[in-house]
Amino acid sequence: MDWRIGVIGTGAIGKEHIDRITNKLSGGKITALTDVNPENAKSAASLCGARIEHSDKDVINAPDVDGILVASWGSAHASSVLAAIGAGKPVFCEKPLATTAGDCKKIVDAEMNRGKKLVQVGFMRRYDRGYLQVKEILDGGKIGKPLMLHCTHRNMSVGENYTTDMAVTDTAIHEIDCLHWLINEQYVSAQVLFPRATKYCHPKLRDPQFMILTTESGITIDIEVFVNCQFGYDIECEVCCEDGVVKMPEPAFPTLRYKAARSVAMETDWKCRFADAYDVEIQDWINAAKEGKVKGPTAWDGYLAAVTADALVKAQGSGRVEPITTGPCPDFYK
Ligand code: NAI
Ligand code: ISE
Repeated sequence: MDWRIGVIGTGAIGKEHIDRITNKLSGGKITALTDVNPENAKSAASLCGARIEHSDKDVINAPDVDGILVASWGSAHASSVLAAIGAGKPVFCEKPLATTAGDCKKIVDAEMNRGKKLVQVGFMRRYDRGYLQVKEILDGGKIGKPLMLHCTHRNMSVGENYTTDMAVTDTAIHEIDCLHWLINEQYVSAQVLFPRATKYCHPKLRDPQFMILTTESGITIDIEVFVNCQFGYDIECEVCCEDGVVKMPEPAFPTLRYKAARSVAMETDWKCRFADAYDVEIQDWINAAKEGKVKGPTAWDGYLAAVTADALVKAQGSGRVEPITTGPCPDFYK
């Protein structure tokens, strides 16, 4: 029997997930959904035939909903996730788990008090084939210990409502989660430099940004976040180790020879760039939930990311190197 899913937030990624659950993946079915924007709810309902509910709590408490998928704006995540934990239902929450470390901690505490893992956070890069290939090489140890990571996160453009801190909380949050998982180390400090601003950013946004994280053993990580780069969606990750360097593969496109030029296309947005990773991530969530388990990135991972994001946002303002203190991982999440 299909596992019955209720969706909260049916905008860009909400609709993407509804489409993949309805038309690509197996074992799940959307039975109810809600959105504060009725037009979005209506168009999402027409994709999957689900019932439209009035509020997130109505979705969460519906008897024909076994699990919840939260894809609303970040600021609305905490309240829906806490309500899902209260109802004892598994919940997949898009990143960020919550917009403050304090709210993430409330979710961690609620889940531990409930005594059962229920929360998976949408850090889908852990499911991406390229990152997994890099991780396998690093964990294999043949190129020695990591010393430096060079990463880029470039979006073609962003809207007027995208603010300087969102370069951390909305964009680099993916690297924040995925890089410490890649190298099995926690961060200890954060710094942000602002190069010359591009002419394409609106006056209130500082873009690009250069973020530097250091880890317990002194690995130095630089992340270029450039959200108005104009030319494509460009995610890179190179790890320089003692005995070699590993670079994440680029998505495959044919090389075109045409009019005295050689060119290779590239992705233009996250929907296509990480389509396979989202598929594996959501299928994994459904499969595990059907067995009564949650296997993916946890609420603790969401909390660690939020603490690091807080330090980077502080560093944006202070111009200094800011410490990152997370405390030990509770046994519940080990
Ligand atoms: P969006 O603005 O396209 O969609 C969000 C939807 O949530 C809107 O339809 C809005 O009306 C609805 N909404 C907001 N508050 C609500 C509430 N309290 N109850 C019900 N509906 C509510 O935004 P988008 O791009 O779909 O992002 C949604 C979330 O997914 C964000 O947290 C974002 O960071 C994350 N995201 C993750 C990506 C990834 O790569 N994993 C990619 C894009 C977004
Ligand atoms: C968006 O919310 C995402 O999560 C995308 O993966 C990221 O590339 C983009 O910068 C964010 O705005």
